[in-house]
Parts: sequence; structure tokens; C-alpha cells
Amino acid sequence: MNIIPTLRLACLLACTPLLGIAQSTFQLADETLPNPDNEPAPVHPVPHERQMKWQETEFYAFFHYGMNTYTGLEWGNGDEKESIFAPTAPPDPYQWLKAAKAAGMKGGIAVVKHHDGFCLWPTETTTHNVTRGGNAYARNTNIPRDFAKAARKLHMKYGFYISPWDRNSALYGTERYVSEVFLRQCAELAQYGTEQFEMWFDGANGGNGYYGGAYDTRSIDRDTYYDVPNLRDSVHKVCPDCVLWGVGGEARWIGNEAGWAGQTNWSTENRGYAPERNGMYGTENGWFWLPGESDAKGTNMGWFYHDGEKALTPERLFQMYLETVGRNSTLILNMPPDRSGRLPQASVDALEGLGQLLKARLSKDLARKADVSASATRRSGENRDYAADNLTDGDKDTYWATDDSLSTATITLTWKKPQALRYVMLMEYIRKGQRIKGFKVETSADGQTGWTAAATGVECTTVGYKRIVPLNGSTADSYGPGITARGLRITITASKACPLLHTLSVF
Ligand code: FUL
Repeated sequence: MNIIPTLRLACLLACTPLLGIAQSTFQLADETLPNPDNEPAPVHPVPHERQMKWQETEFYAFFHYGMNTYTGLEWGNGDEKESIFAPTAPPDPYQWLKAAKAAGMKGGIAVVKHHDGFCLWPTETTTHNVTRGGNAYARNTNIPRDFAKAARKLHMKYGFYISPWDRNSALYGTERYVSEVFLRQCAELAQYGTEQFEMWFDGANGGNGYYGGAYDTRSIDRDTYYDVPNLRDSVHKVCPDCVLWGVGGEARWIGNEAGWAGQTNWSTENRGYAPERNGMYGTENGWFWLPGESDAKGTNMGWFYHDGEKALTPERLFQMYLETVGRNSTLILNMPPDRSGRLPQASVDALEGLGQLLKARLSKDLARKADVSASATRRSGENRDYAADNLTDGDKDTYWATDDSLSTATITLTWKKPQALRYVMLMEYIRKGQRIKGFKVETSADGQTGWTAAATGVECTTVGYKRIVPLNGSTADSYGPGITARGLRITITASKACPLLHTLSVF
């Protein structure tokens, strides 16, 4: 099916622009409705189904590749000759994604146009693209096509970064840029696969540039210029699971680009929040479901490849994982392909090393063989129960809950033999809203007496989609000998409403 005309029409005719804004269903609980399963009422706002799928992607790669790879710049001015783009081998997105998969990632996002405006696919919207590149490899390059193909082959999710700011286009700053260039480019990209999981629109918008030879400074109002509600609605018509990041308003920038989220991290926000200040933490009683994504560099220089760069160590990347995915954020980790259009071997090795650490440290779930009990359990319904063993059944659709009257409770795990415990992982059933505000973790050598606080120094506040707590209290040096114990208990000390958890894992 040729979806471009549909999307273009949808974009250009501005149909139903307001529909795109509704991200969560706002509905008051009606206690007169039948509730045979005794399900807890949601605590609004709640995630849209598309945001749920996106959140479950958890950890994915970022690949900055393009004109800057060949100029050594981080932000090209837009006046770079197309012939400068000259890969020394055919760019190989399959190699990029395979390395990401070895790190345990579930997907990736490829930059296909950065601020310099050079397009890594044969677009009809500008001549500043690969078809005028410096050699045959350049002219055959089509990153969206090959990236999507590689992702399908590897069973990974994929999406694209397209810079709204375009320092090459003479039209930038006018309405024509939005309708004739930017929205059409998004439409062209949608054609490369309707199952995209995220489109990345960064926040750098406007400033000086080439602009078709004008060499001036152009500023726009990024809240209104790009016709975002219409864009979002139009993209969703063809890519229903595609979260529009950043300016798109469906997931938020964690805001430090250093690979950490706040220990207290709400997936809820208000309009007009300041990402640089609040991105790390969210807002407890925010009006919108706006979960955090942390973008971070996996190398020691820029987002793009630079000679002499080094990949971060697997240990450092593991710490980043704990401080992002382990704090209710997703992690998009950048590894830049070099001038051959491939990831340098050192980056491939670092990713593989990270994958090994994740497997060694966070895959053997000790909770599965523990006895699990709770101080309170919600009354069962006709087809659903809320028993504590739902926490350790490996099923994200079954959950433990208390009755509505409670907002505190204790869950206890006991083992027949002593275990070395290092990490606790909690996951809320966020389809019914993020609730937990405080909890504590304790261990007991015999599983019955002498309960001792663990993870002291960690702010045990929010949980959200996923929270991983290192029991020795340190994300930098989390894997020590562990705490030898036969018992572990979690006490939820504060929650917006009755707590709902679908998973409790211990490693
Ligand atoms: C920013 C851009 O300005 C950087 O060059 C990079 O692409 C980063 C991920 O987003 O907004």
C-alpha cells in the first residue's frame, strides 16, 4: 500500500487536529458499574496503549550517522557539499542493530536527518541527500530502508530521528518549510514501515545556518511552528504504535543527557514544565502521562563519530542502565558508526560486555523459587485474583493488590536455604496509574527475625514501570558479595491508592 498520499493528505488538510492531544482516557470511576472481577479503579492519568508498548521497549540504541561523520562536526551548518558524504564501505545497519541486540537492547533509532538537513534517504523534498553523495556507496545509501529491514530480521523495534530544525533549507522559518519539507519528510519516513515505535524530534530548534545561502539567523516558536497535533495525529494514522518523542508530547526528555533519571521519577507531567529542571523527576500529580526517556552517549566524545573516541566500559554502561531503566525511565544509548558506516569494534565489544553483565547480574530471578506472602491481599473477583504469588509468576498481566482501604502493606519472600541477594526489582501495574510513593527493603538471615534495613542511602520512593534497587546502596559499585539471607521483605509505606505490583524479582 502506498501510504504517503494518505499521510500527506492527513498532514496537509489538518484533519481532526485535536484528537492527537488525547493521550490518556480521563474518566471518573463510576461505582455503580458492575465490577465482577473486583478490579481496582484507575488512578489517572494512565498510559495510552502505545505508550505501554513503548515503555516495554525499555532499552534501545541510538545511532548518530550522517554528514557530520565525514566533517567531524557535531552540528553541521547546512552548507556542506553532498559529495563530502562518502562512506568507505556500504553502511551496515544490520551490524549496528546486531551489536545492540547483544547488549540486551530491544530496538534502535537511527538519525536519518540531523540539523544540517542532509537526508540519508533518496527524498523528494530536497536535493541535499544521499543521491548526490560522493561515491557509489553514498548514492546507494538508504538508511531508513536498510535499518527497518535489519530490525525486522533481528526481531527488534525501530524508529527514526528526524531533526525538525534544518539549517540547509532556504524555506526554514516559513510555513512552506513545515508543509512542503518537514511534514513530507515525516510522511516519507512512515513509508519505511508502519510498525515504528518512536519518532525522535529533538529540542534544538532555530538559530543561525546556511538556509539556502542566506546565512542568517532564524527563530521559530517550537510549540506552534511544526503543527505538532496534526503531525502526531497523522503519524498515528499510519504508524499506530509510534510514540512521538520530545516536541511530539508523548514521552519526555529526562534532560541531562548523562544517563541518569531521578530516584523519584513520576511518569506524569503538566504542560509547560521545564525539561532541564524537571525532566529527571516528573510531577507527582501531573495531568498527563508523559514518561521519561534518557538519551546518553556510550562513547567519550560526541553523538557523532570522532577519531580517537573510546567506548565507555561495560561497568559504566551497567551503572547507566541501573540509573535509567532501573529508575522508571527508558534508556536510548548512542553508539556512533564510523566513516565505513559500521560500528567500531571497540563499541561492539563494549555492547557485548554490557549484555554479559546484564545476563550475569539480572537474569536469574531468585524470587521464582521463594515462598511469597503479603500482609494483605485484595478480595478475588470472578475471573481474577490478586494473590501475592502473582508477583513471581512471570506474567505481567496478573498482579497483586490490596483492598481499596489500604495504601501500605508488606510482601515477604523466604527461601529454604540462604541466598546471596544483590538487587530487588519492582514493577507496578501502571495500566491503572503510577501509585507508589514510598517503600523500604529489609533482609533477614533466618527469614523470620532480625529484619535489617537494606539499600540504605537509596531513595526508595517511586516505583513506576520498573525500579531496580541495588541492595548495597550503590549503583556505581552494585555487584559485591551480596547480602546472605533467607528472607527479604518490601514494605510499601505510602501510595496514592491501593498498591498494585505485577512483578517482584530478586537477583
Ligand atoms: C540534541 C542534538 O542537538 C544533538 O546533536 C543530538 O542529536 C542529541 C541527541 O539531541 O538535541
